[in-house]
Amino acid sequence: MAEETIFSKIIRKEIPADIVYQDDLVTAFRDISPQAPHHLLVIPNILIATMNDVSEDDERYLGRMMRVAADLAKQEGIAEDGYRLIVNCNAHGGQEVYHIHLHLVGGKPLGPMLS
Ligand code: IU
Repeated sequence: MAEETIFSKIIRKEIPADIVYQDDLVTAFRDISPQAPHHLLVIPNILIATMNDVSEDDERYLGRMMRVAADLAKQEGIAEDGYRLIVNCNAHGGQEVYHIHLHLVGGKPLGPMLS
């Protein structure tokens, strides 16, 4: 069983975060260390540590994460120019927080994907 991270506390509002959206399946908040003018994280409300741990039962969470990210891109005003959605997995992927999260980044040209 994976250990809870700070993201579980953010979901339960036990610690402050700039939450921009929450429903029964997902929570979205502004990244504390933005890498672009717009940088949001969309996370499932249940603990799934990495992409390696995603099960068929989790598909509704991942589907909602993607749809909410697309809605938030529109809300942030970056949809037309474009944006990037990223999920990092484990050490080589650069994952730091072991509660899966979809990065929504945009607001400037992002350049090549791998750098
Ligand atoms: P990564 O994909 O696990 O590397 O990304 C973790 C992100 O979580 C990173 O961009 C952090 O700035 C962000 N973050 C946050 O927004 N709030 C927090 O309390 C913590 C990390 I810890």
